[in-house]
Amino acid sequence: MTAMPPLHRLKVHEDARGKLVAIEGPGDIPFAIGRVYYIVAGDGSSRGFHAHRTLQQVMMCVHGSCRVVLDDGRARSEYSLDRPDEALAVGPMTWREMHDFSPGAVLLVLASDRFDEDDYIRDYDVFVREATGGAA
Ligand code: T46
Repeated sequence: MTAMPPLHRLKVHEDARGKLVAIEGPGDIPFAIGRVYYIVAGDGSSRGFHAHRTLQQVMMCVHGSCRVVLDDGRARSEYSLDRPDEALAVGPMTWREMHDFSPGAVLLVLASDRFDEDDYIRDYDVFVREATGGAA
């Protein structure tokens, strides 16, 4: 993924009618958008617990809030997504966990590619080995 702060603000077009946020890729995000999906919070469970080998993503909580943990195999960072104009970029080989969804929260995700289960690493030990070249 090209250089971009993991958490960045999107431009908001606001007037008396409300707010409109547009995202164009590549440009506003560092890849051409290959897929869009969204998660609607259910019973308060955590989600994620995997990494992608090649997929790039940008995610934003367009309604409500959640907490996202990102882990590169050596260090963890936490982000609170609680604004519809705040986007979190998640590059390849990054373990992600989503926790503490507020009731009915909607997490919108823009992805660089179509769904491919083979791109997932769902075992944390395998992820750390691959991410650190066996050094961790
Ligand atoms: C990610 C986080 C933020 C599909 O069939 N197509 C899709 O595009 C996606 C994303 C999922 N699925 C199927 C695969 C599973 O049978 O939907 C089911 C639930 O997926 P998963 O358990 O991977 O959902 P999360 O919320 O744990 O993770 C998802 C994305 O999979 C992942 O890429 O980064 O959201």
